[in-house]
Formats: sequence, C-alpha cells, structure tokens
Amino acid sequence: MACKRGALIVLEGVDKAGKTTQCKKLVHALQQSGRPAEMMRFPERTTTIGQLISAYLENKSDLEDHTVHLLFSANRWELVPLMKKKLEQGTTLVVDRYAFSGVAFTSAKPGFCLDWCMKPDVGLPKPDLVMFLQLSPAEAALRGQFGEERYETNVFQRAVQQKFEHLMKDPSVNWRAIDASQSVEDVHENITTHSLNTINAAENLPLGELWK
Ligand code: FDM
Repeated sequence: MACKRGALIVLEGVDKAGKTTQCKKLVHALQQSGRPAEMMRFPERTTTIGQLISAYLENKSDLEDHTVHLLFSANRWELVPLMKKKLEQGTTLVVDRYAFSGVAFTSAKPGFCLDWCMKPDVGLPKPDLVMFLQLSPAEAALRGQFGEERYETNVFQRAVQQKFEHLMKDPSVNWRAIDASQSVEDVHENITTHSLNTINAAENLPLGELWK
C-alpha cells in the first residue's frame, strides 16, 4: 500500500505574532508523537534567488517592486519539487510564511492589486491548513521594537494586516484564526489540535492547487 501523504500546514501572521517559535514547537511536538514532520520557511534565503531576496530585505540592495514580488514567488516554486517529494513520503511540512505573505506584503505597496499579486503563485501546492496568528498592533508593540529589515514599520505592518484580513475571506483556503495574545503554551496547544485534525484528514485527500 502506498504511504499516506503528509499535510501541508502554513503559519502566517504579522510580525511579533510568534510564527517561528510556534512552527518549531509544532514540528517538535509532531516528531515526539511519532509523526514525521519538518519545518520550512519562506523566503528560503539559502538559494541563489533567496540570497537576492535576503540582500533586498536587509536593505543591502534595491529591487524594483514587481521584480522582488516575482522573486519571492520563484523562491517558492523552486522548492515545490522538494515539498511534493516530502509530502508524498509522508512527511508533514510546517511552513513559516507562504504565498499569503507574498500577496499581503506586495499588495500593501502603492499601485498593486491583490489579483496581480496572486497570479504568480496560482497552482502552488495548496496548504491543507493556514493558521493566521492574530495580534493587535498594540499587543505587537508591547513585544518590543521592530527589527532593522525592510517592511518592519508600524504603518506598513498595519497595511499588511488589512490585506491578510481580506485574503482570509477566501473560502477556497482552509484558514483558522489563532489568538496569538495567549501564552506561548496555550497558542501551541491550539495549533497542535488543529494540526492533528488536519494531518488525519489530509491522509486520504489529494494535494490541492492553490487559487485554482
Ligand atoms: N515577505 C515574505 C514578502 O514580502 N513576500 C513573501 O513572499 C514572503 C514569503 O519578507 F517582511 C516578507 C515578509 C517579511 C520578510 O521576514 C521575511 P522573515 O522574518 O524572514 O519572516
């Protein structure tokens, strides 16, 4: 019998919501319970495309806005063969940011519409679950200063949050809003429950195509 596929689980959210911490804790918990799981993140800065993106985010280079949007998308597409292979082998992938960040961040810039921003990512492996870690700008501010990278300002983050809220209305995607203002452990418990349900359900379903 062919092995059951892994689930594609994505965590999204504004800065300071705790995405990376929660991704790591989830992977650890899944592995501890005997379920193969690995973490991935986008942008994946180690590839040639990822290095261009990283230099841009660190303000070491400037790139035209459409160009960088397409590079972020290309950075996802270049990892699709690996993602599919792992999922087929039964490994659940826990992904820190995906196409939703791509669309939310670029469409928060002047002159971009959601529709144009979504196009390059149409057909990517569709997540079985996207959890959006929700945190108000006031609560995010209590968690400390933003970093030094591009996009890390209050005004831009608020615009991004609004774009995420718009994207979450799309019923073709399995969104779950998670209250990220709770303790790290409570958020983890919540995320783990949703993930286990998704992993069980995904075993018997084909992997979908995003926004198709
Ligand atoms: N980002 C991330 C984008 O603008 N587009 C994308 O497609 C993705 C995946 O890059 F500011 C932005 C979001 C964030 C930055 O930061 C990446 P982290 O700290 O590595 O997640």
